[in-house]
Amino acid sequence: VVVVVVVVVTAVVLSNRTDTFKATFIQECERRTPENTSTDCVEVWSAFEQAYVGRDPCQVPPEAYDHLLSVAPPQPACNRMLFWSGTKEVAHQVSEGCYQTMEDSMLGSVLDGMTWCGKEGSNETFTSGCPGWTECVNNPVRSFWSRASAEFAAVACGDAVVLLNGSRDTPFSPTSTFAKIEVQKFKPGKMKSLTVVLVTKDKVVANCENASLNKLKKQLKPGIKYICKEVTESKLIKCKKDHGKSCVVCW
Ligand code: AVW
Repeated sequence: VVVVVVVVVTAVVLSNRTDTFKATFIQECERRTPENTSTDCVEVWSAFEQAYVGRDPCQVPPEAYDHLLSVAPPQPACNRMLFWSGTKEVAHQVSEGCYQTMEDSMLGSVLDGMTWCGKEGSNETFTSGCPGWTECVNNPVRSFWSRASAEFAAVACGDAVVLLNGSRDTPFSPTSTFAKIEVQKFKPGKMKSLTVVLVTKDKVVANCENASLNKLKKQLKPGIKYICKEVTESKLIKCKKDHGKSCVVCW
């Protein structure tokens, strides 16, 4: 009897976990999708799940999410695209109500902060016991952000902005998603310019003359103008506070 109870309870807890994640995903998707669009959130969930369910969680490449991104592509907001690297918190404080970050896209907002993976021989979604970011490269979470970031960068249009960390030696880090994926995907003809906003906390370590920023400038395809501005984090936050959700430029 005890064994049966343990088995049943475990099964219920496990399936609840999948159900909770699925329910949250669909609920958030619906909340974020305007009613007049053709997006079917149950279909989006299937496309999402199909990327990793039943697979070894270290063998999910970014391409596994190709179908998901075609079902739910990020909607660009020209002249309002905001990229970030090493500045996640301040980037989202500043973007609120105006700029579009990856995490403001439907998929980005649904999956930000989440962990998920599948298992070989199972049709479940697990939300714990999944490989960490660096445990293996092709894990479901990391591959999703790689694939989604590539798409987000590819649709960027007009004048775009990236917030980089001026309190670091190398604000444009060659191992970051921004450097490895997004910069490579920017399209001249779509994107007119990239403004680097170098945000410094208490310590100013790098300025616009930084060697890594020179590399960034060189990596931009011809036709995309490069601009760099230096600003302190406190000034940025104060400016944002003073102007609320309006789209005033604080750099
Ligand atoms: P980031 P990115 N372990 O600030 O340019 C766990 O360097 O890469 O910015 N989590 C990690 C690790 C790690 N070793 N490395 C990165 N992360 C996660 C999408 C972690 O959640 C947007 F559009 C960290 O906060 C931006 O323009 C996040 O990845 C661009 O890509 C970002 O690391 C930001 O990626």
